[in-house]
Amino acid sequence: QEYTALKLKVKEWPEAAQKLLSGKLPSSANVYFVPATLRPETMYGQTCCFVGPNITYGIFKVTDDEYYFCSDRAARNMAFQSVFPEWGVFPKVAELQGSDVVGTLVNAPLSVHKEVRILPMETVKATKGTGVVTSVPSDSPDDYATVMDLAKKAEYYGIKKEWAELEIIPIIETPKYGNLTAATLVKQLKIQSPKDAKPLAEAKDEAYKEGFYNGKMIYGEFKGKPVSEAKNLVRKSLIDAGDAFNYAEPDGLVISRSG
Ligand code: ZZB
Repeated sequence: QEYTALKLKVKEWPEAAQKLLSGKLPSSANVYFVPATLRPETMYGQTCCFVGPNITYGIFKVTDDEYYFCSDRAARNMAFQSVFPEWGVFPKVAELQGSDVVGTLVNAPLSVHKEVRILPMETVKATKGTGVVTSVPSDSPDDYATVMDLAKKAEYYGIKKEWAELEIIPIIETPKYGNLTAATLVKQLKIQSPKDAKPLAEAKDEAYKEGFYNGKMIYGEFKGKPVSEAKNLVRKSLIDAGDAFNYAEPDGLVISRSG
C-alpha cells in the first residue's frame, strides 16, 4: 500500500503532553504529526487530525530539529525507507498515549483551515499506516461520522465542541453524491455512529470509487481537473514543498529472489 505521509507541525501542546515532554526535546525542535493518507487530493478539506486515544505512540528524531509523532511500527518501516538518516535506526525520544495529545494544535498543509486540533478516534487501527489519520469529513464517511459524534459528545470526549465543528468545505464533486460525498453517503446508508462498521466500510468503498472514477476537483490549485489526475499532482506538490513524503506499508511477507 503506497501512502502519502503528511507533516502537520505542532504549534502548541496541551498540558498533559507538555509535562511528559519536558526536557526531552531541544528548544529548536519541530515536531510533526504524520498521518498516512491514500487521498492527498482531499488535503484541502482537513478539519482535524485523529489519534487512537488508547494507542501508544512515539516521538522519533529525524534530524536535530525535526521529529515525527507516529506508531513505533510506522517509525520502524520508515527507517527502512530512507526517512531517517541512518538505515534501520529510528531514535525514540518520548512515548505518549493518544489521549495525552488530544487538543494539540497543528498546522495542516494545504487545508483551508490552517490550524486544526488533534482529536480522538476510537476506530483508528494501531497496525495500519502510521496510527495517525488526518480528517476530511467532506470525503471520508468515517471522518464525517466521527466529527459528528465528537461534536455531539464533546464533554464525554474531553474536548472543546468547536474543535470538532470546523466548517466542512466542498472540494470534490461527483455526479452521484454531489459535493459532500461523505455526508450524502452517511445519510443514505442511515449511519448513526462511528461504530457502524459495516455500512461505514460500504460507504468508504463507494466514496473511493465514485471519487476516483467520476470526481472532479472544485477547490484548490487543480480545480476543474478529474480526481484521478489531481491525485498525483497534489501529492507531488506537497512533496516538493517538503510537507509530505512517500510511505509504503509492507503487506505481509515479501521474499525477494531477484538480483
Ligand atoms: C485522508 C482521507 C480522505 C482518507 C478521504 C480517506 C478518504 P484503507 O482504504 O482502508 O487502506 N487511515 C489511515 N490509517 C488509518 C488507521 N491506522 N486506522 C484507521 N484509518 C486509517 O484506508 C486508508 C485511509 O484510511 C486513509 O486515507 C486514512 O484516511 C484512513 F476523503 O486519509 B484517508 C473514502 C475514503 N476517503
